[in-house]
Amino acid sequence: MKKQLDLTLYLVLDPLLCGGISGMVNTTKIAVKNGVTAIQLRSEKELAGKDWYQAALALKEILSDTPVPLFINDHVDIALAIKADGVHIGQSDLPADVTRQLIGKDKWLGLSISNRQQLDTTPWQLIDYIGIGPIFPTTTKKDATAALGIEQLTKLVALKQRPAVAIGGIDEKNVTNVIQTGIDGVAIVSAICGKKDIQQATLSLINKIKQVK
Ligand code: TZP
Ligand code: MG
Repeated sequence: MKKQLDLTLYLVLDPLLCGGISGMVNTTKIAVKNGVTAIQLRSEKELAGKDWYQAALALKEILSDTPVPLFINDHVDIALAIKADGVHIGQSDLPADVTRQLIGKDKWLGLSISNRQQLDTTPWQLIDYIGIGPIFPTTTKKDATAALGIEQLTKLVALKQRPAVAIGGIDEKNVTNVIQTGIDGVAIVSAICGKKDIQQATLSLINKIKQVK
């Protein structure tokens, strides 16, 4: 059955920051218990093909009896192999129409947007949500473009035709400002992954989000 799409607190797992596959599994267990609503597996260069597969399989297993969907970044083959709930693509990945053709209509499809021009050319009918960012400077994504800031985010949120999640440099100090733009949720890497106390980090973010939403 297709899982719900709740973007409120979307955790993007980074194998380097989380401490490998076992770290990502452990982080996911705690984060999901404490309010994370979606999970994405993402890696820059750290995961080889078979490790992507093993990590995705382990995460799928943990999430199987929860309402929380698992998204795979870029790798349609791995998403199909493990029957993930969705795929997230960027502007330089497979085009949205090709991705949609491969994954079918029953999986969620997310697309990253970094500026107004990309938003204006978004194939809204093919996708289920967008990720907008980076909002603030971040060291997590090595090729991140310039930070948009809250003002630009507010403009993009007003123009979107699908639910959206903001990403990039979001933490417990600025999450309130981000949610106040009217966006559906936030995607977080380093403000949860690699934190000493994953439970406290997750609770602190979700509590701040719920005060606004
Ligand atoms: N896309 C835009 S910024 C970013 C991605 C994947 C990284 C976000 O990481 P962090 O640690 O939450 O700033
Ligand atoms: Mg990508």
